[in-house]
Amino acid sequence: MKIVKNTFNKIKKEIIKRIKTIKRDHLIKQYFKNNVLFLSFVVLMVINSTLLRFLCMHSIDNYLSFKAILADTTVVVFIGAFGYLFKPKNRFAYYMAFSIVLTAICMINSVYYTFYTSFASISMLSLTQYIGDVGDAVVENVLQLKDLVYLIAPIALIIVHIRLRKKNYYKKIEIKPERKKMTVKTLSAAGILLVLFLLTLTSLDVSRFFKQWNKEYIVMKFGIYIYQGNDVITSIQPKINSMFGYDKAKKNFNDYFENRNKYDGTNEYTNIFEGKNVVVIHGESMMSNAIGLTFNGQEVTPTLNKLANEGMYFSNFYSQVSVGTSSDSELTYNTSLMPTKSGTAFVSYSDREYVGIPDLLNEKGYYTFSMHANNADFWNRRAMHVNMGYQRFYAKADYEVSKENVIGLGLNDKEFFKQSLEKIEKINADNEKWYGLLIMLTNHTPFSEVDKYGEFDVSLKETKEDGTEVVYPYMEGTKLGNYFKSLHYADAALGEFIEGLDERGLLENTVFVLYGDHDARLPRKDYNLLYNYDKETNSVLSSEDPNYKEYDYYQYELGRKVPFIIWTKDMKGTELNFINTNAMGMYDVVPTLGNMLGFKNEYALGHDIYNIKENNIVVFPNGNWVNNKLYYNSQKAEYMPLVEEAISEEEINSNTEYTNKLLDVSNDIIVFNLLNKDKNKESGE
Ligand code: GP9
Ligand code: MN
Repeated sequence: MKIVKNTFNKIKKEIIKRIKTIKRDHLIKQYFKNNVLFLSFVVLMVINSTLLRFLCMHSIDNYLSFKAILADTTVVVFIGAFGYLFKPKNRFAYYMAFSIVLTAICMINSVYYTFYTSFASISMLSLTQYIGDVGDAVVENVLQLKDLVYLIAPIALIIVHIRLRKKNYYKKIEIKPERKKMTVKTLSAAGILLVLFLLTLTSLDVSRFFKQWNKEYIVMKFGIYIYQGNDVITSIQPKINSMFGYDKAKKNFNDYFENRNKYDGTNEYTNIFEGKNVVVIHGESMMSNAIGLTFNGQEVTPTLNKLANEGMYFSNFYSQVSVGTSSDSELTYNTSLMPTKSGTAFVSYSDREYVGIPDLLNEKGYYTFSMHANNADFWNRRAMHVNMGYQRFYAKADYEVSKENVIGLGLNDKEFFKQSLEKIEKINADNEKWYGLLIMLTNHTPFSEVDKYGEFDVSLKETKEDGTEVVYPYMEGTKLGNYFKSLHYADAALGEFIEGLDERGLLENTVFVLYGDHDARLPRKDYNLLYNYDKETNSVLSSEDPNYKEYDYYQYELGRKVPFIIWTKDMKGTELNFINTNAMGMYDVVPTLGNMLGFKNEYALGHDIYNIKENNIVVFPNGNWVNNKLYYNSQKAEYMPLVEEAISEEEINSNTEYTNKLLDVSNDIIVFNLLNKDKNKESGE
């Protein structure tokens, strides 16, 4: 009896299960049947965006990026949800309108990518004055088949619509007017997709999304639709920021430049390099603490050491970057302005007027150019370099880049310099005097491609009395250790470049300038190990040890110094060959170098170090400042003295006030476009 009962129960369960599945299958079928138009819209638009990644970025993980597909689907489902608010017969118009917009996004980006290996930005619309050939480029390219393929999606949608209409489909589904309910349900589905998408994101994804300049990366992780939406918002934000407060900003600006102590005037270095050619090296992540450093008798940076020993070396020099890192240092180096308080000047404010070193040298008859073998749109350099006055920006497309000669972000420095030399030789032949900025790339975080940097030991080797060698790991395997290996490579590349210039006779009439763009953002604990190594335990000395010197917050901040060197071939042993130890910031380069080369930027925020000397203050974007006497931490309102003498509170307060004012004026100059001559004319000045 029991057996019969059990069997009966089993059969009953099975039947219920089957009915449920049939019902579910039926429901799914029903759903598909009733929502053909919405589903077609979603599928077609996701195919389009996937196609864009495929045709642009080519690699499998790019176009089949799970994150991007999920992101695109979320956006399209979200847009599609509102289609349900319309009566079925009107829905097609809604989906068609959006499919045209989304298809246009794909097409425009497809055309743009062909030319610039990057994705389009609406902020570029206001930049057409700088990139005159965009228009021609688009016209010439418009008929490429791959740019038209996206049109298949809206055409397919039209076909779907015609077929549905023939089948009287819209009338059939009209019977169930549950429009609001469907909208809410579909929006909820979009919400679930969004949560799933957000869960897949890493902190790197999020930070890159907000910085917005690494466009390929954002499209790869967030899809083209979110990229474009974010682009619209970040492009509009600066406009909103500048809508209110112009008059106040202009008044503060006038007061500032009228009342400040300019430390103007000539000095013994005025015009010493007038008319000479200039090569400027932007040394990626080059830091001063490596200068003179050796491991087992081997110099980490023999080339930098040579330049520092033979030229004018500013050993107390700071970069003043904010989130715009490389681009911020290029901004401050070229214009003597500070990075903006929000966004980055290069990306968010590229349509403002800037007075760059090349602008001023162009007026003096120089041919000016910049070179960087990375994608021209990185940090929006394509627009900003032209804006700052560079007559030609040589970027990735001007270099031969192959798999073999890439390290890290792109073309390795040795190859970059080699190929640049050929270009400079030609420039030199064609121009009476020239000025060129070369931006290095290989020595870039995370310094992990150690096998490509060549041999450089960062261990500690000791020879014992019996002649045997003991090797202690020391910095091997640490990030700082890998940084030294990478820097050693970059330094060697620089050495080859200088040799190459010399061989071509290009050093005879040339001033060689080098700045480190910012510190390498290395862990404090690695410095603690570098300066407190205990070989017995292969770790940091105990803090009780009399030789232990903790590398604290202030040591770390002071250790972020970068080299600034002015060198010529014949400087060694002359009165120009010395070390200047006054605190100096990137914003002091324009006035200092300008005095030597014979140009002047009236709105430079820094000073000629040979006029301001020991009175100089270096301000940082976070409100910290440093001078010869102390390092001030604005977050904690405390400081670390650098000299024995007593420092009055009054002096500290006045320097802090100076810092805040300078940061405000700098930000206003950029946000309110205060250097724009046309705007000033309009307001009657
Ligand atoms: C990008 C390179 C590095 O082209 O200059 O930029 P960073 O990450 O240092 O700002
Ligand atoms: Mn950099």
